[in-house]
Amino acid sequence: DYTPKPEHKFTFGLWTVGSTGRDPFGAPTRDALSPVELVHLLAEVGAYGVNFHDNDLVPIDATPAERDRIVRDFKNALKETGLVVPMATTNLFSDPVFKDGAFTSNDPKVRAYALQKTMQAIDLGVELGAKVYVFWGGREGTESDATKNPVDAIKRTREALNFLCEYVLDQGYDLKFALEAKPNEPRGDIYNPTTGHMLAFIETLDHPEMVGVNPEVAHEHMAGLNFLHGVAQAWEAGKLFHIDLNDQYPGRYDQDFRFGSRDLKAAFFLVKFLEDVGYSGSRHFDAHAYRTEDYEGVKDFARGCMRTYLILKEKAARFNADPEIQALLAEINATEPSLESVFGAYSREKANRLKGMTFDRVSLGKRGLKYERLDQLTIDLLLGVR
Ligand code: GLT
Ligand code: MN
Ligand code: MN
Ligand code: MN
Repeated sequence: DYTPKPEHKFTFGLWTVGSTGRDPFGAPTRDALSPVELVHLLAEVGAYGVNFHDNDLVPIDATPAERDRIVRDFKNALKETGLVVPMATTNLFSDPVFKDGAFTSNDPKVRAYALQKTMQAIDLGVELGAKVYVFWGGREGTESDATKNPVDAIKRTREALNFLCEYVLDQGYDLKFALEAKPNEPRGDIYNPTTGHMLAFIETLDHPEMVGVNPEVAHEHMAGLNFLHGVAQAWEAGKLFHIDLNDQYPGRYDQDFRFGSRDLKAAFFLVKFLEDVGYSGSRHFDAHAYRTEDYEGVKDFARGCMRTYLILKEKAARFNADPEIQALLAEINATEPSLESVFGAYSREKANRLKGMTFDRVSLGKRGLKYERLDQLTIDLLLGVR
């Protein structure tokens, strides 16, 4: 039974199920739903939580009275449905003021406004219960490097994040930041384009312990990278604070397809990884329904994301319990007791011993590793004949 439950921590953004199907070439194909209606839609399909950008909830030009009414209605919808808000973020990309970036804009007035807007959005997110705050710098980039100094851009980003970390500490908020990379779109090139860049950048901040990453399947696939490897590196560094699940063909526009709808094998190894290591954060679907759909199709889309995750989770358990697969894995990872003493920390004695050893390079190079069999067993399992 693949019914989503709260313990699965499936979340969606208001902007995901709320997408109206607009694209750069075409008008919306669905009427917009209100945040309250979207919360009810998510509750109907069985989601655990809902995330939002400040302006998904409160329009950028709302009066304080309108803001209070909207937040009150939204809180009531959360209470009625039991949905929670694990994550929030700032829209620093839609309004024309951010056409040349927010934290990296060349204009100090825009940079100051971006800080102000983010502090207010953090206040809103915390008020609604968010524990993770995402930064996706969609406009932080260039079309031409004539226009912006890339070193200044990095320094400005660092200064902004340091400032905002201090703001969170000063307010006493229980909130962590998660930085989301994307190589391009909407800008020609975006700074810190991959999760790996973000991980390196985080270590240069004043409070690296408060800051992790929010890797997105589609964004790493756009860059032609292996998503799982980026996620694993983030996890191993203690930096996997959040994750954006969706799917994407490499070399295309930002597709944000239903999770698992394109590269099932990659999705399988990702789910297997998250479940095996015990990742305890949200499984957030940052994806949207095809433009061809009405809201029944949007529900099909949302249910599909969660269903595929749960099917793959079950497949991962079968992989872990499959005697033939496990026997092959044991063989592949067999240890060599006679060599154990040369590994680990360096010593001069070990180095000398290693230098004196002989290895049968030719026969080692000839050995078949049975990876074809192992991979086909995986494929059989995924295709349901195993
Ligand atoms: C936007 C973007 C996503 C980000 C969202 C958070 S907004 O939809 O394409 O990848 O995660 O800002
Ligand atoms: Mn995307
Ligand atoms: Mn997106
Ligand atoms: Mn995303």
